[in-house]
Amino acid sequence: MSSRYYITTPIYYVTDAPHIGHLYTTVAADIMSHYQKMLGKEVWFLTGTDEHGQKIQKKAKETGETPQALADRVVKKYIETWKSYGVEYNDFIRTTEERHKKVVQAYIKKLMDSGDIYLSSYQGLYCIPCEAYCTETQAVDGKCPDCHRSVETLREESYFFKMAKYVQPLLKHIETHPNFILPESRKNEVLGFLKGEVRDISISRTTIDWGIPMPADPKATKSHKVYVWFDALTNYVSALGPLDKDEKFEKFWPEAIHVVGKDILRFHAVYWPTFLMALGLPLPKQIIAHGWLTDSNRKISKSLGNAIDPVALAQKVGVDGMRFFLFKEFVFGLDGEYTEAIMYQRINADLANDFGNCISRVTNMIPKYMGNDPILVTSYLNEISELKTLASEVVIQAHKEMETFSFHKSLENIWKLISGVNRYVENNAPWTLAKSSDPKDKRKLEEVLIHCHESLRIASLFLVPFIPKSAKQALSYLGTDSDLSVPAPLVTQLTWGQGPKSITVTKSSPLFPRLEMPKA
Ligand code: ME8
Repeated sequence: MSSRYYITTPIYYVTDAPHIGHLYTTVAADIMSHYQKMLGKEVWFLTGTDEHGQKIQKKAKETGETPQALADRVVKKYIETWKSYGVEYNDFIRTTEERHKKVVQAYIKKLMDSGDIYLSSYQGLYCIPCEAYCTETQAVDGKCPDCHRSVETLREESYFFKMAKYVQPLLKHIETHPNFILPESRKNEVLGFLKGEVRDISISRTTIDWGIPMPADPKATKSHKVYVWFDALTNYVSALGPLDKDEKFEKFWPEAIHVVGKDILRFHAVYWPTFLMALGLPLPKQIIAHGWLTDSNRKISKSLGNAIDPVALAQKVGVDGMRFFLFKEFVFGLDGEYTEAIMYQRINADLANDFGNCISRVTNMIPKYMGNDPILVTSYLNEISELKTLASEVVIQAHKEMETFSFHKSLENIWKLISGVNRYVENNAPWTLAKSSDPKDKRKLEEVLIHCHESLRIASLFLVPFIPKSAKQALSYLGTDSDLSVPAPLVTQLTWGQGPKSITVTKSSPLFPRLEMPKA
């Protein structure tokens, strides 16, 4: 297994501020990045913004700004939103940056020289919101097959990329790398597309000004700009350094994992790999496509006008409330219907009731029944209990689910442990044991409390990538947060008995106050 990990989000259009859908992808990548660091890996996490193309040009016209001014204004909202959600990326790339433009132009030039990009002309149906052509058969009733909005007829002199040439090599790659596209259902969509009629694609535009210029060419009669998807996809490599010779490229590119929404899977799983093959570069390791958050079964989106502001949501239910809700409630590969009622219910039930109450119960009972001095835990933890068995089982399972980005299943396992602690407390009634004068009962009381404590330590540690602030607070109440700042792998500490040997538990305040859903 490699000791490095490179994870990316899509680079988002700067037509408007981010919404809950963008948050979903970015936090998913952040959770994974955090988690991989806990496993001891050297992680590189990239996000950014897609700032060229017709969409941006059109929007800038509407707002009366230059495209650059629009990008400069909106990019701040992305950066602020990610900051407010505690997203810890290593790099943020903007496609208007020089470091990116240089790489795009060099790649286009390389493909023109090799003959994989050639000049011709094109007439076709074009979807502006998706920035993509489609065929007559795909455009049922003149609507885009992906977003179902009207397509327009465009005719232009164009450069083409020989995509058809790379279909067979790509099919072979997918066949020999079964985890290249996940989940399986999405992989089948890609295979279906590749087994159909795949044509060379138009790789330049003459109808826009706002884009990276194609290299000078005496054969061209018009001024061409690079197709925005070629421009955008290249960010994953251009951010690693100039012209794939950089040390960062060598280190991280072979480990690349692209997290994307299903709407842009084809660009990542077909276009991008064929571009890379033509460039003679290795393919990314994996492409993970998640489903959409929907509102009344319609995709939540800026252009459909049903976008929900993540910053406003965090003010209502907290950053960790949101981070948790998105990944406990929804199955990562599938669509999920977002409603405020479900959000409040989920946060109250799982965080305020189950986790929050459990932490509060245990951290109040320990000082009450065992005093405020440091407690040596090893001898208690060597004893057998149902919690000890349960903790080992759920941690193994929770790790396994993380391998395939099954966040909700991973969290379900951690919740089995938390519910197990609540049950264990009820069944063993520490308050009754505390009344007994029998020394055996005293030992049993302490053992019960320390086993609850150990289970919560493990659960909280596993939750750090998901709800960093609250999980760290929980660990601090449990008196076991001292090692969090140590850069060493935390994974060993997820094993029973591998936490600090001595603990000092402090009486806690509620981690998650119960939320009242505002009346409509
Ligand atoms: O497509 N549910 O940018 P974009 C879940 N610039 N995720 C959602 C979502 C929803 N309702 N809505 C958006 C672009 N997303 C291109 C990408 S990459 C080289 C170029 C997320 O601003 C999801 O990740 O339209 C989706 O793929 C992405 O935002 C689209 O963002």
